[in-house]
Amino acid sequence: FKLEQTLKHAIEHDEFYLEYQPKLELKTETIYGVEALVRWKHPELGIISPMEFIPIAEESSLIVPLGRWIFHEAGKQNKKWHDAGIRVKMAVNVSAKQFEDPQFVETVHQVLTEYQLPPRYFGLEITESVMQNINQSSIIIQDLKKLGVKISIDDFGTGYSSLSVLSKLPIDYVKIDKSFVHESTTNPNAASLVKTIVEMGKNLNFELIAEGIEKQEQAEFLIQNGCYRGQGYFYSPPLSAAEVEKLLNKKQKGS
Ligand code: G
Ligand code: G
Ligand code: NA
Ligand code: MN
Repeated sequence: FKLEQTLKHAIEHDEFYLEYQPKLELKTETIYGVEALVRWKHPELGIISPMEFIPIAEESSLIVPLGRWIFHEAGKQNKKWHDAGIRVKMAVNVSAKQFEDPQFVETVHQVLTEYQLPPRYFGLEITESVMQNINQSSIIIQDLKKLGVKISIDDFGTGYSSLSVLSKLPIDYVKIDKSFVHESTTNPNAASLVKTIVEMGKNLNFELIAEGIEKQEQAEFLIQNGCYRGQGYFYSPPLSAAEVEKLLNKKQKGS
């Protein structure tokens, strides 16, 4: 089958849904936010991984309408939580074509107004590779910052332009790539790298989030070295909204 055709059909037939991976304060293991991750449930093929369909959606530009749907869905869910008294930060991934869409900033603005979200509770996760053209990216990022949303650099350390991106853009958070986190307790080079990124964060005034934490000792290493936020299978995989809500309620009741 042609995945592109199928993808188009899927957008029109509501076959997508979002999961949310909890982000925690590592010392207290308190959930303060979630990362929205899109899933595709095809009626016959079953669940298709975003690793398969996001690149195709990118190539065909279908990521633009799909991305809009993702932003609206994440915004709607966050409003539900806020209305229920659950204050949790929502972060959404942004790919290159979405970022380059001339209407992108307007889409983010629409989501904030339509769901009456406090913008500091809404964040965008953008990889370095998305921001190839630093001057153009800088303008878009500044416009997004004017809306009050938070900007994270995703998969930090895997791109080529790391340092220049960090010094030239008004970034709020840097997400340490999971490959470094995984090796941080076994490979001294990965450990040094993590320490260097944390040190840079202190100097350049951005906060750090570690991704892909799978083991207690990785969390301990991160805390010892000044990275106090993270996510990963050690704490929780991506979950449905209902499952996240259960976790949040459990925490609040202190059990
Ligand atoms: O959640 P999972 O590990 O299966 O995601 C695989 C890849 O797909 C990751 O690189 C992730 O960033 C990307 N991805 C997941 N959800 C979204 C989304 O909503 N938008 C974009 N642009 N990429 C996503
Ligand atoms: O590219 P991005 O960082 O957005 O990718 C996020 C993806 O990483 C999510 O799709 C999620 O399924 C996956 N992920 C989340 N936690 C872990 C983890 O602890 N280990 C690994 N290997 N992947 C994870
Ligand atoms: Na991400
Ligand atoms: Mn990432």
